[in-house]
Amino acid sequence: MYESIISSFQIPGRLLSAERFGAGLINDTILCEYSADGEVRKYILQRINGQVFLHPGQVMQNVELVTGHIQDRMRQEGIADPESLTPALIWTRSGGSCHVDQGGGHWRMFHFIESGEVFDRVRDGNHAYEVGRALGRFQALVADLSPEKLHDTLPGFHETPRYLAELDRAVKTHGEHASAVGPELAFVAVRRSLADSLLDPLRSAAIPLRVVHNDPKVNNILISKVTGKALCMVDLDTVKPGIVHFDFGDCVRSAANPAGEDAEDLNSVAFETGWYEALTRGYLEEAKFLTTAEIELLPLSVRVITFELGIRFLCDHVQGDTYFRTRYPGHNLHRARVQFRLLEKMEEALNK
Ligand code: GN1
Ligand code: MG
Repeated sequence: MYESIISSFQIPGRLLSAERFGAGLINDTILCEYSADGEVRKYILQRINGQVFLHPGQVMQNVELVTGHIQDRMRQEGIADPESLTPALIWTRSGGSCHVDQGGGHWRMFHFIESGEVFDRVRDGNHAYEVGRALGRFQALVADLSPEKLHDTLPGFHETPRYLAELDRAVKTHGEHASAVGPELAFVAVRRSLADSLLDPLRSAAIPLRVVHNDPKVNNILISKVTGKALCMVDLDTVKPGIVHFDFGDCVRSAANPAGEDAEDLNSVAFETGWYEALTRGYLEEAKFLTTAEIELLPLSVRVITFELGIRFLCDHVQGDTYFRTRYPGHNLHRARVQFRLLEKMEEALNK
């Protein structure tokens, strides 16, 4: 069913297969296998979720800029084939970075990074350290890219107070779902002040706006199958101007909970301080550009993003599951409970 879309990209050889791939909650991802010169080559085809990203063309301009910039930086470092180590686009036959189908869907194709693998959960302290390094290296590679060059493709994406306001509205308009989530709403109510705690320093210019990833959870980080070391960050649609804190916090939130985002048993949710420390060490080794003010706010970011994502899942549940892909009714509520339990564990561990 994807043949006509796939054929609009400049790929040598014959298409062997096209199958759904990965665990992303937003875009559709398809792994394509080609046979060329007696070899099987893989590519990643993705349809940008047009309900989340209202201007997919701008998303692609950002992706072009960032992937091109990172590849240039890697070539300057002496790496001859950056496309085997970092996301690199395949151009369409008309020379563009995406194909627009008859329904207006935007599709793009990437080289598949054969030597890398992704994990939904961190395995050990060393993996956590490498996850931190991947994020620090990514941010360092784009640190010389001016944020004004990128479109704000998701306005307000990490404005935590906006999600609080959305939840308040959802509770009013969807009373039928809201009545069943009293304990979760009470949990949120006593933590509302967290929502502005990272935006205030940005507003007062105590911390700078930079080019950041915005969605660096564990399964958006490739680890080398050969060395076990960090390879790169993938899923670059959310890359846009922002602060480093939501990146760092999101990375820790997803990495330092061994039970994962979908933990079946809430009692298995934990905050592994050893993994948090290892991740922080790896991150700081690579993110040499950070100011002292930025470094001081890193521990706070861990709680803020966990709070934010919990609110987003809860709000989606109350609204009837319109945003995140779900597998069963109540999935988003369960996800929110996992994040809130994790936040409690963080509060205990960080004495907050
Ligand atoms: C979504 O697309 P994916 O699955 O990498 C979401 C993130 C959430 C994450 C939670 C654009 O990321 O913000 O943290 O799910 N991305 C978007 O798993 O909303
Ligand atoms: Mg992803």
